[in-house]
Amino acid sequence: MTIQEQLQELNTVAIDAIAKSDRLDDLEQLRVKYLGKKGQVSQILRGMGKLSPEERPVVGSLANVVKSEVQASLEQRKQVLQQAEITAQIQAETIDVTMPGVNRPLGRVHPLNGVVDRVLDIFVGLGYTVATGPQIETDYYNFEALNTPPDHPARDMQDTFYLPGGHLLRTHTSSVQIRYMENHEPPIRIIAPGRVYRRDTVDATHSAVFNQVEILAIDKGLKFTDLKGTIKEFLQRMFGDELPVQFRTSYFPFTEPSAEVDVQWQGKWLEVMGCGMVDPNVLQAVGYDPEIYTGFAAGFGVERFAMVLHQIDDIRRLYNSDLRFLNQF
Ligand code: 2U9
Repeated sequence: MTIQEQLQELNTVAIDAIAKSDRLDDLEQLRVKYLGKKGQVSQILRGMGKLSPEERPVVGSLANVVKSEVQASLEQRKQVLQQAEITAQIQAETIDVTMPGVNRPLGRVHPLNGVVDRVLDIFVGLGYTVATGPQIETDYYNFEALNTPPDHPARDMQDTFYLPGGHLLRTHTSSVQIRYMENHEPPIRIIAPGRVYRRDTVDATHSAVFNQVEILAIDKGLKFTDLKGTIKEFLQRMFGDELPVQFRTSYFPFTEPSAEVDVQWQGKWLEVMGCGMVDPNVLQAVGYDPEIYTGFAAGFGVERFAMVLHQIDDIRRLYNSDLRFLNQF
């Protein structure tokens, strides 16, 4: 084959290969193969030495034509492949706005926490501070400081879970209030929400673990009417403005006098909380002078409140995490 024939054949083969290549990488390899320094065009042109002086310019110009045709065909193919790449990328990144979204259901507040939140809001609005403390307590903070010595009959009222080493699971959050009073001078107004434990047999209205909220106010000159006014205001904010409220005399070791509070709700009188004036012995135990300071306190079970408010028939529904129940709130 003459050099001219070789160049013409190369031209045909190269242009055909370029047209068939469908990747930019392959295209670059073809450029190196045909037009590179050690490429096929250069190799063919090495044979020019054997040509006559007349033939050389003819072959030279043919070589230039082949080079520029191959080069042009490379450029053209490159543009086609680049455009295809961009089109493919745009298609891959397209968001189909008509596709249905991923459903992420919103969580919601558990009815027990909902009641606690509302109660805290009301008392914080009345100037009370939230106080918390340990669930594992000593006999002193749970009983002794609350005017409930070891032989006191009130200890039977709320059977206690005793732990090794003289500890116990608190039976009420009053222990939190004792700890707070030890560290703060009066006047104080605090609200203590938290989990408490009693050795009760579990049934529709009892649980061995439940949640309580207790309030405590200590100041100069606080009287039973202050207690009544506070409780009434609180209950009406929880249940509604016209709510009938009644106080019945009762007994707690840590308050004197003591009362239970009933509300008329959906045609029935229901007991919802206990309260009283803080017993002077309790004030004395934390170093407050009962001749100068008086106080009132109240407590209630959050579960009972939630059950009355939402007409829940069984306390255990509040612990089962059954979504058919929880989704109603
Ligand atoms: C201090 C002094 C006195 C808190 C009080 C009650 C009355 C009461 C019960 C209601 C239902 C507990 O959840 S329940 O079983 N509580 O009736 N609690 S007075 O008295 C205090 C608290 C702290 C220092």
